[in-house]
Amino acid sequence: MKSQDYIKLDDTYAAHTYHPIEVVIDRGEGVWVYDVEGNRYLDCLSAYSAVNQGHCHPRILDAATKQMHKVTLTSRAFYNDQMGPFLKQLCELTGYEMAVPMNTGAEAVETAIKIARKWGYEVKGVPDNQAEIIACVGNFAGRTTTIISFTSEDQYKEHFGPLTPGFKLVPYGDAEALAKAITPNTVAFLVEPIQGEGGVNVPPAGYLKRVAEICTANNVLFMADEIQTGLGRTGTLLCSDHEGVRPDVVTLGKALSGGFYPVSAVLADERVLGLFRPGDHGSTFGGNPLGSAVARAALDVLIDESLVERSREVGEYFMGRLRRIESDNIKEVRGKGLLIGVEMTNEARPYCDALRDAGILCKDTHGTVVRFAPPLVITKEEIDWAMERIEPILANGR
Ligand code: IF1
Repeated sequence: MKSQDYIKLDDTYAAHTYHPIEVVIDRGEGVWVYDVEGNRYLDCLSAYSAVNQGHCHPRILDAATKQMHKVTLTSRAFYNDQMGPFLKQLCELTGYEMAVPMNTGAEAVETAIKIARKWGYEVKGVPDNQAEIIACVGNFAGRTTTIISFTSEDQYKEHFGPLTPGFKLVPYGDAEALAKAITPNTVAFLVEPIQGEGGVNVPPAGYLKRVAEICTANNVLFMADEIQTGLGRTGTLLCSDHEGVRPDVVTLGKALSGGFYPVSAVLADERVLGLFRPGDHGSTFGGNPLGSAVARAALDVLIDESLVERSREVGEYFMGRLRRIESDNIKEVRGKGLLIGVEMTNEARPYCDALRDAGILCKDTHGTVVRFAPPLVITKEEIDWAMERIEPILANGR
């Protein structure tokens, strides 16, 4: 079958929840992916930052294969020999006391919402069912009906009501707006340290530090959604590290498994996650031995291959080259590490289609932003290869 045959199958049998760039991938290795005709592309999306370690990383593949021959799923009705070592490694790496292992990013965010409310009622003393959580305009935290209840994107919530109450929005990057929005019933503030889908929005310097101070002063949990920005993507282990802040709660996902398997987690100290009692929460696959073994290897690769440092170094190089493109088509180049957005003065999709034809896969976001987020294993030479193609297309549109 040819690419068009696969595309036709998708169009026939898959609900049309996406408008994909027309390329049919059948193999991936490192920063490169190949279509069914054998054409090679540089992946500048990394499956929305889930493949920070590069496609099919051999060390993670080996860990997955070995575990698959042993046991893949036990449920949490019993213990297994992989989850504990995984969570110990994750907590020691990030400096938190406890974790809740889940599967998708949305499940991690839902878990964070539940524990923030529980903390509000049982510790802060908020009257039952009155808990409020503040989020930011332009947020993206997943697709469940509770999470879309606080989206500012009409399409994400239209005709999916009734929505979950207990959320309010404040402008992103405006710490004083947060201070004004807090009430005695506010239990948490949920924020992405850089908004991904919102258009790679980088908040003003000092914003995270200021919101952390405001949350502490008002006895509100500061919750950072690092599902896209975490695990080295922005040049630090967690994006919050850029400002030296330590959120009370952190959600992780995507690259936590290097793209091999859905693994997500919520991190916090015992004073928060210690509130969960047996039966309060759970998940069939959460903390399963296969996902845990994969995540252990994914974290090993991140550290052993210094991918956080590489993201910062190569990201600065990439950003510098993008910023030197002289063209009226480009409004702004922004981001941190290897999470980069190039805001165009017009629609971004045509540039993405032209980049695909030149052998580079990226995705438009928020209409006018071309997002570049290659795997963190990318080299400066590969950036140079990419820039030979990116420059004429962004500068001249073709
Ligand atoms: C789609 C992008 C969107 C996330 C943050 C939680 C989740 C995500 C900061 C939920 C997921 C994915 C979902 C995918 C497109 C992609 C995405 F920003 F990464 F590009 F939409 F915003 N928090 N982001 O970015 O994690 O449940 O998907 O594992 O839904 O179209 P998930």
